[in-house]
Amino acid sequence: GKKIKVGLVYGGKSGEHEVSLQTALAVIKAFDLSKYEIQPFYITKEGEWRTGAELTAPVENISLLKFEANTQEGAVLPIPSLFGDQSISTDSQQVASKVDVVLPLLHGTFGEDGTIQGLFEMANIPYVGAGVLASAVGMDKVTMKKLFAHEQLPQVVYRHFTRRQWEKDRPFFLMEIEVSVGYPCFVKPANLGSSVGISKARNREEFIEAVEFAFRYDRKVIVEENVEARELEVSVLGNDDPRASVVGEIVSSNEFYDYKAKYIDGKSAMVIPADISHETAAKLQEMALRAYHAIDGSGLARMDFFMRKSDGHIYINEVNTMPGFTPFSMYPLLWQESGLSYQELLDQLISLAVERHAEKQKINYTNE
Ligand code: G1L
Repeated sequence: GKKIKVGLVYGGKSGEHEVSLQTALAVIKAFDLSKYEIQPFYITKEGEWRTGAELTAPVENISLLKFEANTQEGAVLPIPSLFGDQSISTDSQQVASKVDVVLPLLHGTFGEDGTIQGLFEMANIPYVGAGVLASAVGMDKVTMKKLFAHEQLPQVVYRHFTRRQWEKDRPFFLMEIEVSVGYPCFVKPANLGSSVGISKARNREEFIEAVEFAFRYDRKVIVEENVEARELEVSVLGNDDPRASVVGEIVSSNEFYDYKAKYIDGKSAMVIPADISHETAAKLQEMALRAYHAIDGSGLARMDFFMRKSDGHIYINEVNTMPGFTPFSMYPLLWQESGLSYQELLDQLISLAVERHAEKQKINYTNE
């Protein structure tokens, strides 16, 4: 039959530019090229969109995915006045409209916060992963926590404030934090574009410094209680009837010698499946699906939990709608252990994108 044409969008203006390229390489290698055609879209660090020739074979290295401007391989896509400077242009829309589905591999303020998803919505192209709302919620820790709370999902104690509120009433927030959260605590920008801007504060002096630091990355700051806990994660896959994977655990380097860790990634190791009771695993899976529902997830998300060491109490930490996605990342490894290969995972994600788009076409937006 006819091949499915996948537009692969990668690179981008964020600090994860190289991670995105590495992921694109792995994805290209895994796609069954007898079923799919891949049209690459490279976004430079400056935010310029460049496309190259369709990929008919896996590429050797990432430099081949970084097209030079204005060569035959690196046609620069012009920018339409309607969309502004991050977008697919009128001309490229002709390129893009030839793709059946888009797979965005982007992180940060332009890519996983719902902006690029909005662009695909407007262009009416099916895309892999979370929609506009879930992507945006996944980037904003404060909004995420409010939605989790609405589902009665247990969370660590936290407080949040804007730069304006902090400047206006610093003594109030200091008191509030010291009474409700206590030290040590974690201070983070609410916007989870990357892991920058996060610090641990052990006293008032460190706390003030941590707040100023976090405000360099966002106008909203969140302060979280420190809990001595194990870190457990669950992969979720699906649209209206999502499934939860087996549970995995992240173990830091100073602890992993007493684990039979199969997967080691830099300074941490992954234990899959996690060494927890059947009851705990079932509870985490149920909570993962409830959290997915809470954020209106679709496609995929990785759900991160804490399990308090003192008594086994479980808290939800956060949802990640664009988790690490090489074959050695937690999200795909959890599915691997649940019986779904990396290649099958890609197949399912593509189908889910197409299904969701078809479902949306049934909705009458015009009110006529
Ligand atoms: F498209 C998917 F499948 F939804 C998807 C997209 C992006 C899954 C995972 C990711 N992850 C990334 O793009 C990244 C973590 C490598 C950031 Cl660059």
